Amino acid sequence: MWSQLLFGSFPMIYISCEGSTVAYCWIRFLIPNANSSALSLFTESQITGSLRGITRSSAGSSGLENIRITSISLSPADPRTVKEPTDKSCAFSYYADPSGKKIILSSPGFPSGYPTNARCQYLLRAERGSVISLAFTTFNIRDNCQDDFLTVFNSLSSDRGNIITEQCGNRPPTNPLAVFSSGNVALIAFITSSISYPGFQVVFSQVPKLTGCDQTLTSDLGNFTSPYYPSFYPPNIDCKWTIQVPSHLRIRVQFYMFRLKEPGMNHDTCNKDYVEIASVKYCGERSFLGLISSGPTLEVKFHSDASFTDKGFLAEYSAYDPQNPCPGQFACSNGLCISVSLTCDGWNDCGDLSDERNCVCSSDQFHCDNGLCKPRLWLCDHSNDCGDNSDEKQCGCNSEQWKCNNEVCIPRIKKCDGQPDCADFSDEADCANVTVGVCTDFTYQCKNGACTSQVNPECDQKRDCEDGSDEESCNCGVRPYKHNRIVGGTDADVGEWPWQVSLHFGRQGHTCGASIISKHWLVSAAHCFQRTREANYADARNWNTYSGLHGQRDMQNVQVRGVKSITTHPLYNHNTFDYDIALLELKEPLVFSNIIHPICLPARTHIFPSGMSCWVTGWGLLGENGQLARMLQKAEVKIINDTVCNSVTRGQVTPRMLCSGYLTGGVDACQGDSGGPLACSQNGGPWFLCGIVSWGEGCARKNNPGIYSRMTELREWVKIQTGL
Ligand code: 4AZ
Repeated sequence: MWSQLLFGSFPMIYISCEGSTVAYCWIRFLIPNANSSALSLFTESQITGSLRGITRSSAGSSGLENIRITSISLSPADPRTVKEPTDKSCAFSYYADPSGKKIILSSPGFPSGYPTNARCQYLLRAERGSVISLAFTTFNIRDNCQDDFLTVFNSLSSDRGNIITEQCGNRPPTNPLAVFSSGNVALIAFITSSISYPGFQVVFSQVPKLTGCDQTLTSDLGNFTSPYYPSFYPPNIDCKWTIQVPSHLRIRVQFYMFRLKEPGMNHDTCNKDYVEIASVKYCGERSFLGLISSGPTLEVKFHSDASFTDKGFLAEYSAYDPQNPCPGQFACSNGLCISVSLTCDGWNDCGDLSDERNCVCSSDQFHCDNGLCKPRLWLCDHSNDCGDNSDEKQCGCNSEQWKCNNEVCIPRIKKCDGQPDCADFSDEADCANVTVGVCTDFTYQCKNGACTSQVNPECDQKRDCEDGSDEESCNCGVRPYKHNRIVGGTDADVGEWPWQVSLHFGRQGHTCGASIISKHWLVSAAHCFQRTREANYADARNWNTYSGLHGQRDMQNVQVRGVKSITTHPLYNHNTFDYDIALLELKEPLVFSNIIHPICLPARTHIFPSGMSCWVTGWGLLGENGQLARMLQKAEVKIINDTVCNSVTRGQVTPRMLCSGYLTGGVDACQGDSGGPLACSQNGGPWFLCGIVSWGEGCARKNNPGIYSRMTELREWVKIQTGL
């Protein structure tokens, strides 16, 4: 119903309301001769003030006779999510089944594809005393939240102050979206642009409103979570957990999942949703959060405000004896217990650096200005290991000089002067003025032959070559599925590494890894395909490739392809593992999917700086004497500086190899991971194949990092063989 009201002395306004305790009103302002002086009156206080006046004075003539208005609030809305009540296109309204039965809703045209440029609304209502549960079974909309998105509101109006969540993209079944309202109404707004995707399907039901979430926990060990975890917690809720243990004990709390994120918010000050422990508020996303109590009781509070909710948290607590907090282990200040051998080794194993404080540096360690000890090998490796950069100062160049990435000093004024002075061109890298045209061994060459000094210009969504060739062939290195970062753990998520392939040899099963670089081609390691006395690994007919695989025994959506040909590098040396690369041509092409997608090949000149974090994946041995993994494993490893790499391998590393891992050991690839990818992504850009798992002295041993084939050096050969 639209009512016509007079607003102040000038514009006409039309008002349409619905709802019982809370009325949601749409107000349309009709300003005959809009001019800036009239528009300046449209402030929140002006409008609320005028509305109060109107509803009081014109109630008799406007149909609002029986309405008593106690408070009015206004909030801005994204115009795309606003729909006039008279607009019935793509507008739906549903009541939840009072018995709690589930109703399945879906986007128009699901799953064949939703309409383009649509503005859909689903008004959802439930009985008073209930809340609305929305569990998305499919969520596959275009991954561009600017133009294609779905918003769930904790209200029947689409005002930004009541957003529960706003999402886009394609979510894997392992990361479903499930949200709850805090009252008995909700609204889904679904906005699309010019490209159609399958859309969404959601189970809509009502559940009784939580009457309270406070809990007293008295056992010595237990878990607690945000309400409805792992679904999103509801808006407008406060919970308190009181943990009580015997008076001689203390409490240790560890959060294994912690996501209280709000788009566009600075999470330094937690003034929206937060967890509060001992008067300290925590919010945002944390990879590790551990705390200890000062007494036998600990209160953990949780608060969510009216807008934007998230997955929340999963916490475990345990009682411990403060006299002996970590029997046989080192007690970190945050309550973690770690092996004593991990203290004072240069690595932040506790997460709060407490295992690296008060150390006496050993002779093979360097003393940082901030008191930390770091391995001497890390000095001058371009990575700020100390945290205060003291390990990268005084690295041979004086203050008037600049140090090239290859350790040579050049006069500082020569940095970014448009002329390469360092042999590795590093002085002309990362400069504001990109030089176009000069070709050297270190510049990226465009298809038309011109060169750009821009570092890593491929697929960075910026046109660096005049002919745009740096942005061609960029349907690679992205994950079609949207993933939440999974804290801890080493099992990969489904579709997290969609270029990873498992190579099965005969009846032996998984033998090596590989990476998808196109529908027809995989790249792997030459040493996987050497004929031995027992078996002919060189014969393509003995191999099968499994793409889209997660668990070795789960063949759902997996594409199995035979191998047409295996090409190992002609210079592969089985004594030194030099040129350890092979190309596999598939008998039938792959069909790319949410879980099968190629990785980008880096240009010959692509720079993967030392210290960079990359990921190695595979089903290899879970330890030197362990078993093959069933689930695809992932490990974060760091690129190690070549000088350090050569020194720890006593010169066994050729220009076709690179080191990655940790000199302290503990994380590494192992047998069975060979041929698999070392994948790196910078600043959220696409993933590039930096290396191929090749060899190493054992697995995860101290001072024995993993050795990988260096893709940049082998790039030309791949191009010659495959045309890619
Ligand atoms: C192997 O035997 C192997 N620690 C692969 C990688 C590493 C060691 C051995 C790296 O295939």
